[in-house]
Amino acid sequence: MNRRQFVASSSALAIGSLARSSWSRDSPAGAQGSSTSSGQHRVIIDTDPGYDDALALLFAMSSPELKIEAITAVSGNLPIEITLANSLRMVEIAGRTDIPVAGGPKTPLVRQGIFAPEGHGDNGLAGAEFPPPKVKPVDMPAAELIRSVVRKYPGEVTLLPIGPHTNIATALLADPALAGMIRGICMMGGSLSGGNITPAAEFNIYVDPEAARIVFHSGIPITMVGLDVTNRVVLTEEHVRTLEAGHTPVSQGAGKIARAVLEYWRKQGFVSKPILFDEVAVAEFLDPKLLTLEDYYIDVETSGDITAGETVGYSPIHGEDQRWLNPEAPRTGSRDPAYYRPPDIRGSAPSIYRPGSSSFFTKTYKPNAKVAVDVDVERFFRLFIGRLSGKQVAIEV
Ligand SMILES: [Ca+2]
Repeated sequence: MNRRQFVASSSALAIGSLARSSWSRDSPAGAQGSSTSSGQHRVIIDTDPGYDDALALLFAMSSPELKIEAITAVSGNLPIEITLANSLRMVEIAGRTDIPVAGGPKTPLVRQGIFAPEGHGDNGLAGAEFPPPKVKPVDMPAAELIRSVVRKYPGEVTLLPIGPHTNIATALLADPALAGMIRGICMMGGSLSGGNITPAAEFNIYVDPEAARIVFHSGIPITMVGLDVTNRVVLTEEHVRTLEAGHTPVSQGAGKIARAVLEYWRKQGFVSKPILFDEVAVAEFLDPKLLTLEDYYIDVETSGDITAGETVGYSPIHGEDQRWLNPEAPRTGSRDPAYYRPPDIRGSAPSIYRPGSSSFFTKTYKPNAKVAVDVDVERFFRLFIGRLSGKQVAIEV
């Protein structure tokens, strides 16, 4: 598909999705309301392991709330051959070879692949060695597996994309009715406060901006867990020791990967300890109280040379007016800190309109995502490290 075909096909998809009315501001893609009679939530994890994907997969497979219907590998942190093999390794470590695993294409929709061995090592696991997987992927492309699972359980399946969106966009393009059958999407991806692969773009979106744009225009209820929160969730020596002290295969495997990446990032000279990106999206789906979410209209830059992959957000409550702590206070024109709240997440462009008062803004930029703007880091680690280290940790009320 070339750029022109992409524009045509994504426009058709957007028009198709307008007919749907399932999007509601009050229905985030979280795990409220189970989708199976056993109380579990049907999910598909789309992933590019990647040390953080690997730990996120082990975390998800250690979470009894999830009925993982499929794991689909995508090219991203490393080429598809490596991300697929690592996905298979994780289901073996977790003893979950019952979960079907499929691989996606070698390249994004219209661009060449971009990889991130500088953060993940050449094997995606920061050099932590595991045997070649014995279990095989299913004999169908990732996008086909996504379609077949969603069509088997219409309205029940939530997608957890923690890599680029190539597989999901491919499924939506092949089957435009699919969007109306997907319960929600809870993704790790994007940022409203600068990128990590370029100044503008977060890696997952940068790799395949055209695919991400299709996803954000799909009408599917989206929760976006981006760098705004994940950059605050970092792995420490204490976490690694707790994992290493666990006696289960998952704890030992997670400890080995965590130890390797802690050492790898130190050798790379990174100023931060390893960031846990994908784990936060999985945790958000499990624990609706973990993150603070705000409504945004999100679009993805697909044509800029230096801004490709940027997630551009418009918030109905973060307009210039809403930065004032007391909207009724007199406006002197100064930014008196007693009244003015400098946004730590970039607000929307100053406007002559009060947010919500202009039908132009409310119709043009109708929120299509709930974006994570704050995270309870300690609450996250109690769940994440607790479950990976083999403890029966319940979701805190
Ligand atoms: Ca990932």
